[in-house]
Amino acid sequence: MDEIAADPSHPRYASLLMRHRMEVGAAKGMLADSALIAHGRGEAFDYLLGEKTHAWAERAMRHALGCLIRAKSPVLSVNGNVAALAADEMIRLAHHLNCSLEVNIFYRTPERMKAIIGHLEERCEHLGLSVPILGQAPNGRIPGLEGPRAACTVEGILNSDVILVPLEDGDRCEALVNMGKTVIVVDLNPLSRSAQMGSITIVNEVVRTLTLMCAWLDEDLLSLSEPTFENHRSLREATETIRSGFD
Ligand code: PTJ
Repeated sequence: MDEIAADPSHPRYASLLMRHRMEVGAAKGMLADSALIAHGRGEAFDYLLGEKTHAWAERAMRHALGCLIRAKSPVLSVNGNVAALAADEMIRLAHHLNCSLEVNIFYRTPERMKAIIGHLEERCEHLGLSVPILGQAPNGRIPGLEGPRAACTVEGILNSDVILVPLEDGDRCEALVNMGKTVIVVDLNPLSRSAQMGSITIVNEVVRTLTLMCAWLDEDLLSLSEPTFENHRSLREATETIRSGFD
């Protein structure tokens, strides 16, 4: 899956690898037309943040993982960009948390849904992991949203208490928060509506985030407790880092 022409010793290898994953995702029909614009915006913010996981992001990630582990009905939402970039990491996390993935896309078409679900199934088989993949047959609607972007499943998103929504649309994020859910956003732009709306916002690149979270799953649960976590403070630290530069 990750065979690219660039040498791993290239200084921009990680970034080239992510671009390659987006190209593969596009070729498979998984991506929205604007997916590469969204990716480019993410890359720009990642540059400004020094392409690393900051201490304030790590605290948000630990708090988020603790909430997911303690949740009654957690669910992980997958869109086109997330499927292209981080299918394996989302599958591993869902497997460890014993929860479902739900494909929930902003620009919904039957063709894209089929392509994303097919890709996730392929990666599950490759990893030898079995994870429920919801979303093909929506039987519920997110209150307060119009049109296809409200579609979801009752057993997944609708009944969840904690939901992970990487690269989410701001409106949908707000609608999920209004339903009383703990909404965990992953977004490199701390000023985006989703970042500002989320209950817990992780300002970090999605693959770095999920890889670290999977590595922490074996740790003592207590070490994932961040009782003093405050989202608005974490967001302020992220914007301060961008303004003042990083080490
Ligand atoms: O697959 P769909 O139809 O659900 O569409 C997905 C996209 C991402 C195209 C759609 O939700 C969209 O247009 O998103 P936005 O409004 O462009 O927001 C995407 C946000 O994700 C931006 O704030 C980016 O900075 C951020 N972002 C992009 N790539 C990454 C990222 N954040 C973390 N990791 C990334 N790799």
